[in-house]
Amino acid sequence: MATLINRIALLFLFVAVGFTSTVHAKEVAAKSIKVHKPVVYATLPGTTTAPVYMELKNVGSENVTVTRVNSTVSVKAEIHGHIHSGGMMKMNYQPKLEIRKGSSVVMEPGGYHIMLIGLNKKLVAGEQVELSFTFSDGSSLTVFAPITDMKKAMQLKQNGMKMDMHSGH
Ligand SMILES: [Cu+2]
Repeated sequence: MATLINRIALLFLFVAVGFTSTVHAKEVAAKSIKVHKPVVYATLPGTTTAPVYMELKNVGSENVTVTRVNSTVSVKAEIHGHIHSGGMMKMNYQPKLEIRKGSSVVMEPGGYHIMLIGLNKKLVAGEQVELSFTFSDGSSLTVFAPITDMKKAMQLKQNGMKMDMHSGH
């Protein structure tokens, strides 16, 4: 019943939008992107690079492209992917990252990540790293990634998996 009412409401909304605006307003890319579970692990003294993980979900109606990432704790922040070549897994720099409408890019160990290069400070658990994403339309999004102790993060992940199994769906 609720879904039927939602559908009818949605239908009215489309009709109303159709009447009120003939020109489709351009969406702001940054507003289409929702960031889930950003995380960066604490570093040891002298470490100069650190990967940042998160999920970037595009909830908008257009594809969105990330063209630049900056961080306040490093000289550079690059988007990296992974390629397999000659039995070795290598990281490769991605000058752009497209997040297609309705889908997500998951950044996780062994896959996409944002590599902080030239860290200007030690990353201490409990603090956070400020990142800024720039999109092809010039809009930008600020993301705060909590700095987490790697061992604790792994434990949390395992506990989360156990809970998922108990939920039954
Ligand atoms: Cu990397």
